[in-house]
Amino acid sequence: MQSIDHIAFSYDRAALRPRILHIGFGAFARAHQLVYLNEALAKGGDWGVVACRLNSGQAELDALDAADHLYHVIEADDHGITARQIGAVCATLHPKRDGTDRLLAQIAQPDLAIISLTITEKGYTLRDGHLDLQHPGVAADLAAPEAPSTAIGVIVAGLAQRRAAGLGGLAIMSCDNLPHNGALARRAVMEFARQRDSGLADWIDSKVTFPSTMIDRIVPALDSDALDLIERATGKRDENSIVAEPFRQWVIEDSFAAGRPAWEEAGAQIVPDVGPYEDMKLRMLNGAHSFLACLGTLSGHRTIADCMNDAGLKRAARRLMVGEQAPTLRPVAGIDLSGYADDLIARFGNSRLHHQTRQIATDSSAKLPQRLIAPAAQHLAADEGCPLTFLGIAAWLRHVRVTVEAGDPLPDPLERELRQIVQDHADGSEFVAAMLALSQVFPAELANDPRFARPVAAAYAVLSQGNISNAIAQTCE
Ligand code: CS2
Repeated sequence: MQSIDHIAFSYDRAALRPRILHIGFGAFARAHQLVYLNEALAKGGDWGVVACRLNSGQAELDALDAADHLYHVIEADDHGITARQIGAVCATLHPKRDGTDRLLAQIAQPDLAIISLTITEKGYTLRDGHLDLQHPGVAADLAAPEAPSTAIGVIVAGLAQRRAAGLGGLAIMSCDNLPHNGALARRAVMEFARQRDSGLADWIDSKVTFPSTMIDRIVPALDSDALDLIERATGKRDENSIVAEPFRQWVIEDSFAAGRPAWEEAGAQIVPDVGPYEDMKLRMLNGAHSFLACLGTLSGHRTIADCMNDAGLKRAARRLMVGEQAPTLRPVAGIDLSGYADDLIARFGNSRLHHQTRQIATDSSAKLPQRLIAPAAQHLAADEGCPLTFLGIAAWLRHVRVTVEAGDPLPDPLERELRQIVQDHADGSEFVAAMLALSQVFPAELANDPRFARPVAAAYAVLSQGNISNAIAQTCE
């Protein structure tokens, strides 16, 4: 049996102060941002984290409290296993347990310097790049701004208290898989604040910074296999701990109004422009992930590692990355994209992770626009085809149809609309046309372009015949 390396945290926890509020403290934050912070703290600093969830997750935070906020990140692949103990969380907060007032007061604490976010794509409550005023949560928060429930409403209400207390600004750091995530976070916050009070909006504009980041580490949701490994590594079946791949990357724009931890001490890259890194990772890694998730579920593959054992799908994923995604990217200093693709294929093949295709297919309507649809638009603008990208998009449409018809759950911000489309439209070209008319997902110009609509409908027709390997092989010919 493989030996396991143990690394305990090595700093004085009593010296930590609550200086970072992390909203959306789930598996990814535990295994990514907290690992960087843990290592940076070993070199000094007082940056403690208040771990916050807004909706679900109260029981998880209670469990973390009961463990004195200590947990492990088990980094595992076919070469080795390392168990890292994390000590940087100093408190937890859930508005349903502790009251929204405490959360807002936390934002108005003089010590607080950073609000970091892993709230997923839909958490920004944007539509077409602007705050979605029709979103029920946004509308409710604008009607009662002192009792907000959305992340953006909470941030603005907290900043209003900060301003009223005569305090300085801070940084709001998005760690979600969105292009220009800092600019999008800023847009959502500013547009919300402007609706409330233009003086507050001006204050935020001059005092608060919104650094963009590129974050990367594959962290599947906890399952019983992961718990087995955690038990082997720590002696406890500890649901506070998490299993992740050994690889991690964090590229950060250095724009922090009230200072930041020395994350570079832990290997983070601090750069003036994160854009090229974000696009590369979002399209090559996340684009390939969504492609594999949709084609994988249709093929009956449970995990991404299973997809990598399917030679046709593996070849198609690499071809998508190198042949269709890489040509849409700006160069990134020091990175050879074909080597990057090879590394991704190796990471996807990690048999210690059971990263479920269904988990990645979650929220696809909010993921595909930046992962597959924007690259398709870029190819068409250059008058080029992109058959695998079209196939990936068609696979999502098929995944929706098959999932709804089977009566299975379809976790997605557009779930209601998607179910309605399946119900109202006969399978085939009528269904495809109705899906492409979803303006939240497909820009009208693209949906109406026969160079897009036709190949997507054709790929859908081939996938509907049920032989997914054939459809993939035909596209790769
Ligand atoms: C995945 C990401 O679930 C998904 O949508 O594509 O969580 C992916 O694993 C991470 O972005 C990797 O950094």
